[in-house]
Amino acid sequence: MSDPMALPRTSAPSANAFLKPLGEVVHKAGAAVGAERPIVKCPIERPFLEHIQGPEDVKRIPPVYLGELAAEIREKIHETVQRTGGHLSSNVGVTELTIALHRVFDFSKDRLVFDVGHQVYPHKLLTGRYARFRTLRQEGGISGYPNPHESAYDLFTTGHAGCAVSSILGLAVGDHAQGKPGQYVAVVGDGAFTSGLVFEALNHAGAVKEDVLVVFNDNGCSISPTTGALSATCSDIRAIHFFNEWSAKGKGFLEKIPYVGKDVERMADQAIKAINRATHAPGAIFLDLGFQYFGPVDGHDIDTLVRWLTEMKLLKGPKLLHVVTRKGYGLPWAAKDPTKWHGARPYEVDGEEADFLAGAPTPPSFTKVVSEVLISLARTDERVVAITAAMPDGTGLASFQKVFPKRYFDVGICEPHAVCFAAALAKSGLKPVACIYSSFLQRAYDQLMHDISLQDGLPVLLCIDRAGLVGDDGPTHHGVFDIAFIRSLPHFVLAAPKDQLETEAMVRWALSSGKPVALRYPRDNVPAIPLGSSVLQPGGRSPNEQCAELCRPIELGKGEILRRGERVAVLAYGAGTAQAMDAAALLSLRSGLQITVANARFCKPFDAALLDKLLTEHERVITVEDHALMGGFGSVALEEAHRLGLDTRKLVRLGIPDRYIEHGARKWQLAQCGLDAEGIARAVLA
Ligand SMILES: Cc1ncc(C[n+]2csc(CCOP(=O)(O)OP(=O)(O)O)c2C)c(N)n1
Repeated sequence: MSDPMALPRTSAPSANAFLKPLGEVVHKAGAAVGAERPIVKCPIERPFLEHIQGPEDVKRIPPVYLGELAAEIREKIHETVQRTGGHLSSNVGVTELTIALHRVFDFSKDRLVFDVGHQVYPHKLLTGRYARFRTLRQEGGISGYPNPHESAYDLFTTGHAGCAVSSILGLAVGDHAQGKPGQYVAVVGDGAFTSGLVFEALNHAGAVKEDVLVVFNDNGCSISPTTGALSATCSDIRAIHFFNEWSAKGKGFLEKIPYVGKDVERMADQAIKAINRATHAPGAIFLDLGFQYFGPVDGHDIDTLVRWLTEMKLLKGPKLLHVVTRKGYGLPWAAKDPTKWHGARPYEVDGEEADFLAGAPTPPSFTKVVSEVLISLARTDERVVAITAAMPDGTGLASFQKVFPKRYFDVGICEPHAVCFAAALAKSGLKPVACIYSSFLQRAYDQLMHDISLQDGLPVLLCIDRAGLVGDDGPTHHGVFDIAFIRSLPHFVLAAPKDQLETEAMVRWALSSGKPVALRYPRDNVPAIPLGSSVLQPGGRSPNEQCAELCRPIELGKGEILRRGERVAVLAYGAGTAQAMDAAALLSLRSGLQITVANARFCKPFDAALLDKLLTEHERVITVEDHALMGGFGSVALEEAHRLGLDTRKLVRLGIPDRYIEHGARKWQLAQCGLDAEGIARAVLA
C-alpha cells in the first residue's frame, strides 16, 4: 500500500497540536486577552484592533501576541454580529488564517481574493475598517462582503461562490503580462470547491503554470455539511491526519479536542478505512490538475500557518495549501452548530449557549409556504423530487429532506448542474422542483435555455427564492434580473404569487401543468391576511370557504382584479401586490380616492385582456414589480399595450432603476425604489 501521507516535498509539521481545544480561544476577550501577558515589548498599543491602521501594523506585532489579536478579532465580530446579524461561523473560523496571510504577504502589492467573500470580517478589521465595523450591513454602513469602494484591499465586489481561482489567475496573468511582480492568493472554502467554476480555473491554472497560491480552507462545511465525493475525500484526508497525530501523540491528544475527542473510535475507524481505500497520496486530485499540494495544516495555529505561507511564497507555479479550520471556532455555540450560525440574526448569549432574539410573531415566509406545500404534494405523488444547490436551509428544503431523504438532492454549489440535472429528471418522468435563489440562478442561464427550453420545455418547476431586493446582503444577492433573463426563452411560464393561498395554489398548479414554470417570490413573509380579504363578510360561509373563494383557481396566463376603483389602476406582479393594496387603502383613507388594484399572477403568458380592460377603463395604469425595470414585467406590459394598439402613454412603470441598490433593510430598499405603499401612492397622485 502506498503511504497516504506521502505529500510532495514535505508533510505537515507535527510539532503543533492539530486543533486547539475551543476553550483556548474563548469569546470573552478578557479570558484570552491579557490572561497571560508575554514579556515581550509590543510596539503597538493594546487592545490592538483600535490601533491597527492597516496590515503594516499587523506585521509589527510580535508573534507571541498574535493569539491575543485573534481573540480581539473574534470578540469584535461576535459583539457586532450579535447586534447587526451577519456571517458568524465562517468569519471566526478564518481569523488565524487571515492574520497569517497579512503577516506573510503585502497585499498593498500582492493580490488576495476570498471566494464568496462572506468571510472577510477579520480582513476588514485588519485593513483599516475597525472604526466603521459597527455599521456592518446597515444602511450607509460597511458591506458584509468585499467592496473595492471601501478599501483598496478588496479587489472585487463579490458574494457568489466559485470565482476566486479564476479571478486570481486573471490578475496573475494580467500583471505578469505587464511586467508587474507580485504574489497571488485565493482563499477558497470546501463548499466553494463544489462549484464547477473552481475546477475550470484550476484546470486552466495548472496548464498555464502561473504562480498562484490557492489556500483551500477545509472546514467540512458549506452552509450545511458539504456534499459530494471531494468532500468525502477531504474527510478521509483529515481522518488520516488525525490518525497519524493520534499514533504519534497518543489517545490523550484527540480526547482533548471537543466534538472530536468524544468520537475518537469513529475517527480511527474512518482513518483505517480511508488508508485502505487510498491508492495515492492525499491531494492527488490537485496534483493531477497541475498543482503542487501541501497539507493538511492546522488553520488555527498562526505560527504553523506563517511558516507554511512563507514557504509557499518561495515556490514557483500553481500550488494549493490545504488548511483545516473549524467553522465557528472560538465561539462555543457557533462551533457546535455552524450551519445555524452561518448567517446569524441578532442574538443573545447565555454562558456557552446563544440563540437568536425572538421577534414579534410573523406570518410564515414565502420560502416556508413553498417548502410545506412541496412536502404535502410529495406525499401524494412520489414523482415529486426536490433539488438544492447547497442551500437546504435557505430554500426551506431541509424540511423536505427530513421527510423524503431519498427524493432530495443537495448537489453542491453548482446551479448549472442543478438545473441540467433537474431537466433530465423531468425527461425521465419525475417531477423535479429546483429551489434556487434568483441571483444564483443567473449561473444556470445556459441550462435554462439549452437543457429545459430547447427540449420543447421540459417540465421543471423552478422555485426562484429571494426574487427581488434581499436586504442586508445587498447587491451581490439581489434577485432582480430573473424575469429579464427567463422570459425570452420559449416554453417557459413565468408566475409570481401575491400571498400564502396563491403560493400554495400556484405550486400545485405548476407541478401539474406539464410546463417549465419559473415561480418567483421574495425574501419576505407572506401578507398576514389573504389579499382582497376586505370582502370577507362575517357570518354565512366559513372563513375557509371564503378564503378558497379569495384564491380564485389558477388559470394559465390569467390575472385578477382585487379591488375596483376609478381613474387609476395598479397592476402588480407577485409580492408587490401587498404594497399596492396598502397604497390603495392609504389613498382611500387620506383622500377618499378609490383606485383599482389588479394582480397579474403571470408575466408569461401575459394577460393582455386584463391590461386592455385596465387601460381602457382608467386614465393611468401603474405597473409594480420587485425587479429591474429594464426587461421586467412593466416592459412586458408596454410591449403588449403597443401590440394591442393601446395608448402606451397611460402606462407608468415602477420597479428597480438601472443601478445596484445598497445593503440595508428590505423595507428601506423598497422605499428607495418607490415600491413601498407610500411610493406607490405617490405615483398614483403624481
Ligand atoms: C453561486 C452561489 N451559490 C450559493 C451561494 C450561497 N453560499 C454562500 S456561502 C456558501 C457556503 C460556502 O462554503 P465554503 O466555501 O466552504 O465557506 P465557509 O463558509 O465554510 O467558510 C453558500 C452555499 C453563493 N454565495 N453563491
